[in-house]
Amino acid sequence: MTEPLNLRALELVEVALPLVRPFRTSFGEETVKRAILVRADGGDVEGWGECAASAEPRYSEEWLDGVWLALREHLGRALLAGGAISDPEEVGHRLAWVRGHRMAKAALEAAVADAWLRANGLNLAEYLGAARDRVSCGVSVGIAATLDELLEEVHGYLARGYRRVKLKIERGRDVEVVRAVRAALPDTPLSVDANAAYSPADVPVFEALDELGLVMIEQPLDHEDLVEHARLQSRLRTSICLDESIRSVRDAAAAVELGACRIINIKPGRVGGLLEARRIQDFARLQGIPVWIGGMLETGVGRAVNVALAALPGVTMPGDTSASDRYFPEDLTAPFVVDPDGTMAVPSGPGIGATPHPGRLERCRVRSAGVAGF
Ligand code: OSB
Ligand code: MG
Repeated sequence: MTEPLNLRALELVEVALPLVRPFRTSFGEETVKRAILVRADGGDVEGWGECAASAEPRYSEEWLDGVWLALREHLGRALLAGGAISDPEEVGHRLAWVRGHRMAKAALEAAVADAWLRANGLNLAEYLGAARDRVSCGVSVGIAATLDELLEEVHGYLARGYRRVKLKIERGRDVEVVRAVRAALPDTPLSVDANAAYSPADVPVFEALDELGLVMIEQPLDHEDLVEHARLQSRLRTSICLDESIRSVRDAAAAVELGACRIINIKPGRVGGLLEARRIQDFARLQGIPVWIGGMLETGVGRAVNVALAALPGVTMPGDTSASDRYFPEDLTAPFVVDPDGTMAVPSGPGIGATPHPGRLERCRVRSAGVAGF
């Protein structure tokens, strides 16, 4: 039997952490990681969750200031209104009346799950049904100014053991760059991520990439266009992996049925929470669809959840779960480390197995606010 969580209050904390190097995608460049953290106050225990939303609504329609309001005005209050929380599943039920706002919901669910698990002396990965205590790590590499810089960065990651390298591409910086990296690294598992930057008229770009032995091509087309992804997939040998297009297990089922992808990138924020993420993993396992856990440049708070999900049995490919030092000079939590064999330990402590260091949290804090119940 598990104890319910007596959720007393919620606190929102916005943090800003400098990145070790700018992260450039087809959306633009980030030099600082801004994130909203949620602290769930359960009296004797507290829990932390991180919201994946970025400063601007480019990757998703959610963005940081919008999330702040959604949490304060609707989601936080709705969660607090229902009394003690019997288990993490209940968060989704209480918030179901709010349409969308998946990243905001996911942050609340993670904070509550962390507090509830701690109150019950349980660990997240175990609670979810983890199949392993170490996970396989890949790395997502931003668009670089020159090929030499890109190759130097990639070589650095390979020397640290990363098992798969994902190159961000955009129009005009695609086939030539990837061909050159492939020539330099004939045996490295390589993939590309277009972040929805292309249109069906760009088939020749993908036909050229199809010759380069990539593990996958991630989100080539518009996030709302499963049919065009299916058409493109039918013309390529390389597997398409969907990221932005998959917001729920329903989307995953539709994409698979249409043949819009052969691989799925699961991010708990994008799909509305870690439990929906697990449902997608369950679905994929039953269907024999390979999946992996993506990332949103999370601090250790969000990374802990990603790494726990990566330990689930249906997750069969290395994820974008890289080490803390790939992102930040100093993480908010104890650092996540990738061993020379390209694996990372799954946190095994109570809750998500990570907590923000109070001093670092204070140094990174931009603003905070409480959420009162109804
Ligand atoms: O498309 O996977 C993506 C980061 C921010 C937004 C979208 C994406 C990414 C990454 C980085 O690729 C993954 C990571 O290292 O966290
Ligand atoms: Mg992606």
